[in-house]
Amino acid sequence: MNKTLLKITSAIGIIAIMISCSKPAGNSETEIATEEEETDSNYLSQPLVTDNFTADPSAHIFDGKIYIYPSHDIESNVPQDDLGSHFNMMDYHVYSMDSPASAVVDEGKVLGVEDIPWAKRQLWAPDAAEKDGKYYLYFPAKDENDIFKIGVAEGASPIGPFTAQPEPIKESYSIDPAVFEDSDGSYYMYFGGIWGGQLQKYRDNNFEDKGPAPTDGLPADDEPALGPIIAKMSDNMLEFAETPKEIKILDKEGNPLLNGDNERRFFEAAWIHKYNGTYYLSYSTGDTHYIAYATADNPYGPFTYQGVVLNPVEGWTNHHSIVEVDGKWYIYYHDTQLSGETHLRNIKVAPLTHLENGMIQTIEPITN
Ligand code: FUB
Repeated sequence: MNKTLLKITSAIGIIAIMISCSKPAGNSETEIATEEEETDSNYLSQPLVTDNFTADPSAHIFDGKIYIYPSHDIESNVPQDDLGSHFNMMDYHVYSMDSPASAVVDEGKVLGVEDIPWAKRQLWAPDAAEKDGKYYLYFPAKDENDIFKIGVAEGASPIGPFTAQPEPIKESYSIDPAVFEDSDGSYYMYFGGIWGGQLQKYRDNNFEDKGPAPTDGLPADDEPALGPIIAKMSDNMLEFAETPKEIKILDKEGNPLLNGDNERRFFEAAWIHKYNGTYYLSYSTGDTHYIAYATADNPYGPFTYQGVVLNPVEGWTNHHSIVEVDGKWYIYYHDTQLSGETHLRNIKVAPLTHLENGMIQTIEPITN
């Protein structure tokens, strides 16, 4: 649905006013929650989009407007497993908002798996970046060998259309790209995710498949956990300008977080923002469902674990982005309020507070 006003929302923790209650596309069997449930005041925020299932929202300000690049969840009846096979997404839509409390506009489908020569399936969490008036959509997808790679598609506007490069980004692997523009004009991609995201199949950028189970290839519980991967982007934004490096996340004593430290270690969904000169790396802890964060004085780290940005949401996955809008900070995230199904999510937005001591105030997505 292109340029359709989906709803006017009070999205910042107040009850939503629903204009559109149409059934999400590709979801013949899932019942949409009743209006009473949708406006349940136990939720901090209400769904921003109600006629598509949306997840993994990457929000940016481009040309003074908020653009959201989410996954487009669908029901494809692939059985649920620990590799995330049920997240079988086929395309991307872009959404825009004039402010975090304003109407959400569906700018339409901007890229489909059929438009990506190397991709076979599973278009997972995307991100976007702008440089010199051009826009870049970054996305993970499985190739013909069922290996996740990261692709890029170029467009002349934030809402596409985007044209995919014929091959994935060289030396890319795993999932969840997040592209950060630093204050000096450098761009960095952060990426990676364990279990279904396949990061555990790599060491020093080399593929070393240790088996099909989601935990095959992970370090032992008393060994350092795997960290997200960083690579500086080339001037043309289409390739890495350097060999990707693993980011270390340390505890306050300077020791690496261990693989068995499931409540704090990196799982997937890295995001970076900079506040008062400090780099904040936030990420999902996966099986413990937190959005945690760690800080550093440079984009490569090492980062020091600080705490929790967002407590577990309804649903298994937790994935977010953090964006500054007119001097205030917001978190875009998702839960499963509309469907109650792990793989059919809906995006939301809530305020985020940086405390005077540099910490982030933990957000509770469900009250009571
Ligand atoms: O949407 C598919 C996957 O679920 C994402 O790539 C992960 O971050 C998790 O949200």
